[in-house]
Amino acid sequence: MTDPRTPDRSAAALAALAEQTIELPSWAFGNSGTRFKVFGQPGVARDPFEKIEDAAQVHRFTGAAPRVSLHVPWDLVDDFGKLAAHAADLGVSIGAINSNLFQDDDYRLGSLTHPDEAVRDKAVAHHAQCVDVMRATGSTDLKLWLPDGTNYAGQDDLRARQDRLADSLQQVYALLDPGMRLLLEYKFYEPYFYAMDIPDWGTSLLHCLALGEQATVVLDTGHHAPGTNIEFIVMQLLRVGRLGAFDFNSRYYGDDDLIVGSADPFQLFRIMNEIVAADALRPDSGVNFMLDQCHNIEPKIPGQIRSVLNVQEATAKALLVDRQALTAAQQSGDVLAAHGALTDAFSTDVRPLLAELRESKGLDADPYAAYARSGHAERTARERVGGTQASWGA
Ligand code: LRH
Ligand code: MN
Repeated sequence: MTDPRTPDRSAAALAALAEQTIELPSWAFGNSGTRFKVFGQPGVARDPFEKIEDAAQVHRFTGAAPRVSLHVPWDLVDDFGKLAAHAADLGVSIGAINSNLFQDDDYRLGSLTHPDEAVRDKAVAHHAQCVDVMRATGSTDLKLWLPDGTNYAGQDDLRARQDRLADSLQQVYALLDPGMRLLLEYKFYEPYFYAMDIPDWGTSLLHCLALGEQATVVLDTGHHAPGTNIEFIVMQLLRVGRLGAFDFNSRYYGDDDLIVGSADPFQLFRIMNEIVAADALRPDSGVNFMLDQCHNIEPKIPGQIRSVLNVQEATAKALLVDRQALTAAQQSGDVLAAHGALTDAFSTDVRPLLAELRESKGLDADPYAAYARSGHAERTARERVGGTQASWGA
């Protein structure tokens, strides 16, 4: 039941959507919250094995979430080979390995930027541990969000911190095996409030260019100043071949880590429009589409399913843009026709197309409702008693 008005675009969209994959964050299946409260929920995963079981539920119903990214040390286990085998048994694989430089007392004044070489060495050594986990799980992406920063002007020498950072990153980069990538994530504020040492895409890119081809930028959609034109950054990073990954989520004010597309679906569409325009949706484009979210008050598996559906919907709309009409209008300076080419696609109800995609994969047309009917939530709430629910452990 492809759209009779755009038979070719619908067919091409279906083909592209069939290959789209979204990587899920293990920490979305543990408890999370704000500095005020971390809420528990019945049946929440208690260890990395259960987190992967929950992530596999999202893939089972959406058919588009075959990888789970892990966070070290939150997901430390005795045998990562066993964890990877467990994932494979459930039809998923281990994705990016995230380092953690934001929960250690030694890193109060910095980690890879710290004035004390011993502290920097410790932070570099943590990445050697992460690379060992990558070797044990078959992961190829080392994801490094640098939480370092300062709170007061003059607290430290901004340039000296950059020089120390460059040296530390070189040491981390040298740990990578061929075929591995370093994904360098920026954030404009929090946990520090005067200056973050990698506050923006430009700073991350500068360090990546200095490191080498295996270093790329992570764009977390919650890590920009309000009003930032994020799709412009997407376009520019694609243009120089250094967009390694997204951390998708939504926000109203800060790094809210809400369900992607829930706050501003048109922004998510504009981002995916730049991806499609640059033909970067292909599995071999080198862009890892990941979620980075926390379901503080809502059920976690349905929250992740809703998130995958939101990315698929934004992608489907971007794939339905009449690019011939768009280019013609842009070339002829027809401002409203050009804008209209995007808003027409954005206003298209793509749910029938996505239902067709899922049925073509033998999946239920409505993954959200299908999961609710599965009884999995009730079963885990019944069975997962005792033990300690997983969380950020801050
Ligand atoms: C930092 C961040 C980073 C993860 C963390 C869970 O705000 O976006 O990507 O390590 O969230
Ligand atoms: Mn992130």
